[in-house]
Amino acid sequence: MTTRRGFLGGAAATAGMASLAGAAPAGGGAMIVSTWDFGAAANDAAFARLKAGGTLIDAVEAGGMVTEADPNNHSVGYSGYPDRDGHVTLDAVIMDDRGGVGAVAALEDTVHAISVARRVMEKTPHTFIVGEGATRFARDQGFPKVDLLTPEAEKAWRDWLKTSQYRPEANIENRRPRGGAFDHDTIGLLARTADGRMAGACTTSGMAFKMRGRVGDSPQVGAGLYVEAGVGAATSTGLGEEVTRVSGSARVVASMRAGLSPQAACEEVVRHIATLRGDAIKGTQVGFLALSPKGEVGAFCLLPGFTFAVTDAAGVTVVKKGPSLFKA
Ligand code: SD4
Repeated sequence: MTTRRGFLGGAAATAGMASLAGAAPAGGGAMIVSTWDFGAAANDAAFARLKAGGTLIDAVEAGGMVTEADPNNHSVGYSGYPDRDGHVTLDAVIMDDRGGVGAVAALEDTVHAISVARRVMEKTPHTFIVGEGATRFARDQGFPKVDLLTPEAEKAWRDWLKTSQYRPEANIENRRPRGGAFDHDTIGLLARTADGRMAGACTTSGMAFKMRGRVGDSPQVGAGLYVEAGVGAATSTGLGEEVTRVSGSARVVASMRAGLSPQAACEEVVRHIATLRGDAIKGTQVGFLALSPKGEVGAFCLLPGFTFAVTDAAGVTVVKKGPSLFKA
Protein backbone atom coordinates (compact mmCIF):
# COMPACT_ATOMS: atom_id res chain seq x y z
CA MET A 1 0.00 0.00 0.00
CA THR A 2 1.38 3.36 -0.91
CA THR A 3 0.23 6.13 1.33
CA ARG A 4 0.96 9.71 0.53
CA ARG A 5 -0.08 12.38 2.96
CA GLY A 6 -0.80 15.88 1.92
CA PHE A 7 -2.51 18.89 3.33
CA LEU A 8 -4.69 21.16 1.30
CA GLY A 9 -5.48 24.52 2.79
CA GLY A 10 -7.52 27.61 1.96
CA ALA A 11 -8.54 27.94 -1.65
CA ALA A 12 -6.91 24.64 -2.52
CA ALA A 13 -9.11 22.92 0.05
CA THR A 14 -12.21 24.52 -1.36
CA ALA A 15 -11.15 23.55 -4.87
CA GLY A 16 -10.52 20.03 -3.62
CA MET A 17 -13.98 19.94 -2.10
CA ALA A 18 -15.55 21.15 -5.31
CA SER A 19 -13.83 18.51 -7.37
CA LEU A 20 -14.68 15.80 -4.86
CA ALA A 21 -18.33 16.71 -4.79
CA GLY A 22 -19.95 14.92 -7.67
CA ALA A 23 -16.98 12.81 -8.67
CA ALA A 24 -16.47 9.19 -7.73
CA PRO A 25 -12.85 8.22 -7.08
CA ALA A 26 -10.96 6.65 -9.94
CA GLY A 27 -11.87 3.01 -10.20
CA GLY A 28 -14.87 3.52 -7.94
CA GLY A 29 -13.13 1.56 -5.20
CA ALA A 30 -13.05 1.72 -1.44
CA MET A 31 -13.03 5.09 0.20
CA ILE A 32 -12.62 6.24 3.78
CA VAL A 33 -13.16 9.66 5.31
CA SER A 34 -12.79 10.78 8.91
CA THR A 35 -12.80 13.85 11.11
CA TRP A 36 -9.75 15.98 11.99
CA ASP A 37 -6.16 15.67 10.91
CA PHE A 38 -5.50 12.69 13.19
CA GLY A 39 -8.13 10.91 11.07
CA ALA A 40 -5.35 10.25 8.53
CA ALA A 41 -3.77 7.55 10.72
CA ALA A 42 -7.18 6.05 11.43
CA ASN A 43 -8.01 6.00 7.71
CA ASP A 44 -4.77 4.22 6.94
CA ALA A 45 -5.59 1.48 9.47
CA ALA A 46 -9.14 1.18 8.14
CA PHE A 47 -7.90 1.01 4.55
CA ALA A 48 -5.31 -1.64 5.44
CA ARG A 49 -8.03 -3.71 7.11
CA LEU A 50 -10.19 -3.55 3.99
CA LYS A 51 -7.25 -4.46 1.78
CA ALA A 52 -6.55 -7.45 4.02
CA GLY A 53 -10.04 -8.74 3.33
CA GLY A 54 -11.84 -7.21 6.31
CA THR A 55 -15.44 -6.08 6.19
CA LEU A 56 -16.50 -2.44 6.30
CA ILE A 57 -17.31 -2.88 9.98
CA ASP A 58 -13.84 -4.37 10.58
CA ALA A 59 -12.38 -1.36 8.81
CA VAL A 60 -14.18 1.42 10.69
CA GLU A 61 -13.58 -0.38 13.99
CA ALA A 62 -9.85 -0.67 13.21
CA GLY A 63 -9.72 3.04 12.39
CA GLY A 64 -11.42 4.07 15.60
CA MET A 65 -9.10 1.84 17.63
CA VAL A 66 -6.04 3.72 16.40
CA THR A 67 -7.27 6.99 17.84
CA GLU A 68 -8.56 5.35 21.03
CA ALA A 69 -5.13 3.90 21.80
CA ASP A 70 -3.18 7.11 21.11
CA PRO A 71 -1.77 8.36 24.42
CA ASN A 72 -1.23 11.81 22.91
CA ASN A 73 -4.88 12.16 22.14
CA HIS A 74 -6.65 13.46 25.22
CA SER A 75 -10.12 12.57 24.42
CA VAL A 76 -10.57 9.30 22.64
CA GLY A 77 -10.01 6.25 24.81
CA TYR A 78 -6.79 5.98 26.84
CA SER A 79 -5.60 9.29 28.33
CA GLY A 80 -8.88 11.06 27.69
CA TYR A 81 -9.66 13.97 29.97
CA PRO A 82 -12.11 13.07 32.72
CA ASP A 83 -15.47 14.47 33.66
CA ARG A 84 -15.62 17.08 36.42
CA ASP A 85 -15.60 14.32 39.06
CA GLY A 86 -12.39 12.80 37.70
CA HIS A 87 -13.87 9.82 35.80
CA VAL A 88 -12.85 9.17 32.19
CA THR A 89 -16.01 8.07 30.38
CA LEU A 90 -16.22 6.98 26.77
CA ASP A 91 -18.97 7.13 24.15
CA ALA A 92 -19.00 5.22 20.85
CA VAL A 93 -21.28 3.98 18.10
CA ILE A 94 -20.81 1.71 15.10
CA MET A 95 -23.30 1.25 12.26
CA ASP A 96 -23.63 -0.67 9.01
CA ASP A 97 -26.09 -0.04 6.19
CA ARG A 98 -28.36 -2.96 7.00
CA GLY A 99 -29.75 -1.65 10.27
CA GLY A 100 -26.93 -2.98 12.39
CA VAL A 101 -26.20 -0.57 15.26
CA GLY A 102 -24.28 -0.85 18.51
CA ALA A 103 -23.47 1.92 20.95
CA VAL A 104 -22.09 2.53 24.42
CA ALA A 105 -22.02 5.66 26.54
CA ALA A 106 -20.37 6.51 29.84
CA LEU A 107 -18.20 3.40 29.51
CA GLU A 108 -15.32 3.32 32.01
CA ASP A 109 -11.99 1.49 32.48
CA THR A 110 -11.93 0.20 28.89
CA VAL A 111 -9.71 1.44 26.06
CA HIS A 112 -11.64 0.33 22.99
CA ALA A 113 -15.14 1.69 23.31
CA ILE A 114 -15.72 1.19 19.59
CA SER A 115 -15.09 -2.56 19.95
CA VAL A 116 -17.50 -2.76 22.89
CA ALA A 117 -20.07 -0.93 20.73
CA ARG A 118 -19.52 -3.55 18.04
CA ARG A 119 -20.14 -6.32 20.59
CA VAL A 120 -23.39 -4.61 21.60
CA MET A 121 -24.41 -4.77 17.93
CA GLU A 122 -23.34 -8.37 17.41
CA LYS A 123 -23.88 -10.06 20.77
CA THR A 124 -26.92 -8.43 22.34
CA PRO A 125 -30.55 -7.82 21.39
CA HIS A 126 -29.96 -4.11 22.12
CA THR A 127 -28.53 -1.11 20.31
CA PHE A 128 -27.28 1.04 23.20
CA ILE A 129 -25.89 0.19 26.65
CA VAL A 130 -24.72 2.87 29.08
CA GLY A 131 -22.84 3.46 32.31
CA GLU A 132 -22.21 0.67 34.78
CA GLY A 133 -24.01 -1.82 32.55
CA ALA A 134 -21.76 -0.98 29.62
CA THR A 135 -18.63 -1.34 31.74
CA ARG A 136 -19.86 -4.69 33.14
CA PHE A 137 -20.68 -5.85 29.59
CA ALA A 138 -17.14 -4.95 28.49
CA ARG A 139 -15.68 -7.07 31.32
CA ASP A 140 -18.03 -9.96 30.49
CA GLN A 141 -16.85 -9.76 26.88
CA GLY A 142 -13.23 -10.04 27.96
CA PHE A 143 -12.08 -6.45 27.50
CA PRO A 144 -9.32 -5.79 30.05
CA LYS A 145 -9.86 -3.30 32.87
CA VAL A 146 -7.55 -0.35 32.24
CA ASP A 147 -7.31 2.85 34.27
CA LEU A 148 -7.77 5.49 31.57
CA LEU A 149 -6.81 8.47 33.73
CA THR A 150 -3.14 9.12 33.02
CA PRO A 151 -1.10 11.30 35.43
CA GLU A 152 -1.05 14.02 32.77
CA ALA A 153 -4.84 14.00 32.38
CA GLU A 154 -5.29 13.91 36.16
CA LYS A 155 -3.05 16.97 36.50
CA ALA A 156 -5.06 18.80 33.83
CA TRP A 157 -8.25 17.94 35.73
CA ARG A 158 -6.80 19.12 39.07
CA ASP A 159 -5.69 22.37 37.42
CA TRP A 160 -9.16 22.77 35.96
CA LEU A 161 -10.74 22.27 39.40
CA LYS A 162 -9.07 25.49 40.55
CA THR A 163 -11.51 27.49 38.43
CA SER A 164 -14.06 24.86 37.36
CA GLN A 165 -15.01 26.97 34.35
CA TYR A 166 -16.66 24.86 31.66
CA ARG A 167 -15.80 26.66 28.44
CA PRO A 168 -15.45 24.37 25.42
CA GLU A 169 -12.92 25.69 22.93
CA ALA A 170 -13.38 25.54 19.15
CA ASN A 171 -10.97 23.40 17.10
CA ILE A 172 -9.02 22.22 20.14
CA GLU A 173 -8.79 18.89 18.28
CA ASN A 174 -6.07 20.17 15.97
CA ARG A 175 -4.06 22.18 18.43
CA ARG A 176 -0.34 21.42 18.50
CA PRO A 177 0.94 20.35 20.89
CA ARG A 178 -2.09 18.62 22.23
CA GLY A 179 -3.06 18.92 25.83
CA GLY A 180 -5.27 21.98 26.11
CA ALA A 181 -7.73 21.98 28.95
CA PHE A 182 -10.64 21.21 26.65
CA ASP A 183 -8.93 18.82 24.33
CA HIS A 184 -11.51 16.52 22.84
CA ASP A 185 -10.67 14.43 19.87
CA THR A 186 -13.73 12.72 18.59
CA ILE A 187 -13.16 10.61 15.54
CA GLY A 188 -15.99 9.89 13.14
CA LEU A 189 -15.17 7.54 10.24
CA LEU A 190 -17.25 6.76 7.17
CA ALA A 191 -16.35 4.07 4.66
CA ARG A 192 -17.64 2.70 1.40
CA THR A 193 -16.66 -0.21 -0.80
CA ALA A 194 -16.68 -0.37 -4.60
CA ASP A 195 -20.20 -1.78 -4.63
CA GLY A 196 -21.55 1.22 -2.70
CA ARG A 197 -21.94 -0.54 0.66
CA MET A 198 -21.28 1.73 3.65
CA ALA A 199 -20.49 1.72 7.37
CA GLY A 200 -19.46 4.23 10.00
CA ALA A 201 -18.04 4.58 13.49
CA CYS A 202 -17.71 7.39 15.98
CA THR A 203 -15.76 7.29 19.25
CA THR A 204 -14.89 9.90 21.88
CA SER A 205 -14.41 10.66 25.53
CA GLY A 206 -16.63 13.64 24.95
CA MET A 207 -16.11 17.09 26.34
CA ALA A 208 -13.40 17.40 28.96
CA PHE A 209 -14.73 18.18 32.45
CA LYS A 210 -18.32 17.57 31.43
CA MET A 211 -20.94 16.87 34.08
CA ARG A 212 -20.92 13.28 35.28
CA GLY A 213 -23.38 11.31 33.15
CA ARG A 214 -23.30 13.80 30.27
CA VAL A 215 -23.60 12.12 26.88
CA GLY A 216 -22.89 14.08 23.72
CA ASP A 217 -23.90 13.54 20.13
CA SER A 218 -21.21 11.00 19.26
CA PRO A 219 -22.76 7.70 20.43
CA GLN A 220 -26.32 8.62 19.49
CA VAL A 221 -27.53 7.17 16.21
CA GLY A 222 -28.77 10.04 14.07
CA ALA A 223 -26.79 12.64 15.99
CA GLY A 224 -23.09 11.69 15.85
CA LEU A 225 -23.46 9.11 13.08
CA TYR A 226 -25.96 7.87 10.54
CA VAL A 227 -25.66 5.40 7.67
CA GLU A 228 -28.33 4.47 5.15
CA ALA A 229 -27.95 2.01 2.28
CA GLY A 230 -28.18 3.61 -1.13
CA VAL A 231 -28.25 7.13 0.33
CA GLY A 232 -25.11 7.89 2.29
CA ALA A 233 -23.47 8.34 5.64
CA ALA A 234 -22.70 11.29 7.89
CA THR A 235 -20.85 12.00 11.10
CA SER A 236 -20.29 15.05 13.28
CA THR A 237 -17.82 16.62 15.66
CA GLY A 238 -17.64 19.67 17.87
CA LEU A 239 -19.97 20.71 20.66
CA GLY A 240 -22.31 17.73 20.78
CA GLU A 241 -25.30 19.45 22.30
CA GLU A 242 -25.66 21.56 19.15
CA VAL A 243 -25.73 18.43 17.01
CA THR A 244 -28.00 16.39 19.25
CA ARG A 245 -30.71 19.04 19.35
CA VAL A 246 -31.17 18.78 15.56
CA SER A 247 -30.40 15.06 15.07
CA GLY A 248 -27.58 16.37 12.87
CA SER A 249 -26.22 13.32 11.06
CA ALA A 250 -29.70 11.91 10.36
CA ARG A 251 -30.65 15.31 8.96
CA VAL A 252 -27.65 15.29 6.60
CA VAL A 253 -28.59 11.84 5.31
CA ALA A 254 -32.26 12.83 4.99
CA SER A 255 -31.22 15.77 2.82
CA MET A 256 -29.14 13.43 0.68
CA ARG A 257 -32.17 11.16 0.36
CA ALA A 258 -34.10 14.19 -0.86
CA GLY A 259 -31.49 14.80 -3.57
CA LEU A 260 -28.88 17.11 -2.04
CA SER A 261 -25.20 16.37 -2.61
CA PRO A 262 -23.20 15.45 0.54
CA GLN A 263 -21.69 18.95 0.44
CA ALA A 264 -25.05 20.73 0.15
CA ALA A 265 -26.49 18.49 2.88
CA CYS A 266 -23.67 19.36 5.32
CA GLU A 267 -24.15 23.06 4.54
CA GLU A 268 -27.92 22.81 5.10
CA VAL A 269 -27.61 21.42 8.63
CA VAL A 270 -24.91 23.90 9.66
CA ARG A 271 -27.03 26.81 8.41
CA HIS A 272 -30.02 25.38 10.26
CA ILE A 273 -28.06 25.22 13.53
CA ALA A 274 -26.85 28.79 13.03
CA THR A 275 -30.37 30.07 12.36
CA LEU A 276 -31.88 28.10 15.22
CA ARG A 277 -29.31 29.07 17.80
CA GLY A 278 -28.24 32.57 16.81
CA ASP A 279 -25.96 34.20 19.38
CA ALA A 280 -25.99 31.08 21.55
CA ILE A 281 -23.51 29.38 19.21
CA LYS A 282 -21.02 32.27 18.92
CA GLY A 283 -17.51 30.84 19.16
CA THR A 284 -18.83 27.28 19.00
CA GLN A 285 -17.52 24.72 16.55
CA VAL A 286 -19.65 22.04 14.94
CA GLY A 287 -18.54 20.15 11.85
CA PHE A 288 -20.20 17.57 9.61
CA LEU A 289 -18.66 15.11 7.20
CA ALA A 290 -20.68 13.09 4.68
CA LEU A 291 -20.03 10.40 2.08
CA SER A 292 -22.28 9.09 -0.66
CA PRO A 293 -22.35 5.47 -1.91
CA LYS A 294 -20.66 6.76 -5.09
CA GLY A 295 -17.78 8.27 -3.12
CA GLU A 296 -18.79 11.94 -3.16
CA VAL A 297 -17.56 13.78 -0.05
CA GLY A 298 -19.07 16.75 1.75
CA ALA A 299 -17.80 18.72 4.73
CA PHE A 300 -18.94 21.93 6.36
CA CYS A 301 -18.59 23.59 9.75
CA LEU A 302 -19.53 26.69 11.71
CA LEU A 303 -16.02 28.10 12.21
CA PRO A 304 -12.79 27.80 10.24
CA GLY A 305 -10.48 25.13 11.58
CA PHE A 306 -12.32 21.85 11.03
CA THR A 307 -10.20 19.39 9.07
CA PHE A 308 -10.91 15.94 7.70
CA ALA A 309 -8.97 13.10 6.10
CA VAL A 310 -9.91 11.46 2.81
CA THR A 311 -8.43 8.17 1.64
CA ASP A 312 -9.11 7.21 -1.95
CA ALA A 313 -9.28 3.88 -3.73
CA ALA A 314 -5.50 3.83 -4.18
CA GLY A 315 -4.92 4.28 -0.46
CA VAL A 316 -3.77 7.88 -0.83
CA THR A 317 -4.71 9.98 2.18
CA VAL A 318 -5.11 13.74 2.06
CA VAL A 319 -6.11 16.05 4.92
CA LYS A 320 -8.38 18.92 3.88
CA LYS A 321 -9.87 21.97 5.51
CA GLY A 322 -13.63 22.03 5.79
CA PRO A 323 -15.27 25.20 4.44
CA SER A 324 -17.07 27.14 7.17
CA LEU A 325 -20.19 29.26 7.51
CA PHE A 326 -18.48 31.95 9.57
CA LYS A 327 -15.07 33.53 9.01
CA ALA A 328 -14.11 33.37 12.70
C1 SD4 B 1 -19.09 15.57 22.19
N1 SD4 B 1 -19.01 15.82 19.79
O1 SD4 B 1 -19.00 14.77 23.09
C2 SD4 B 1 -18.25 15.39 20.95
C3 SD4 B 1 -16.96 16.13 21.12
C4 SD4 B 1 -16.10 16.22 19.90
O2 SD4 B 1 -13.99 16.43 19.03
O3 SD4 B 1 -16.53 16.13 18.79
N2 SD4 B 1 -14.83 16.39 20.04
O4 SD4 B 1 -19.81 16.58 22.25
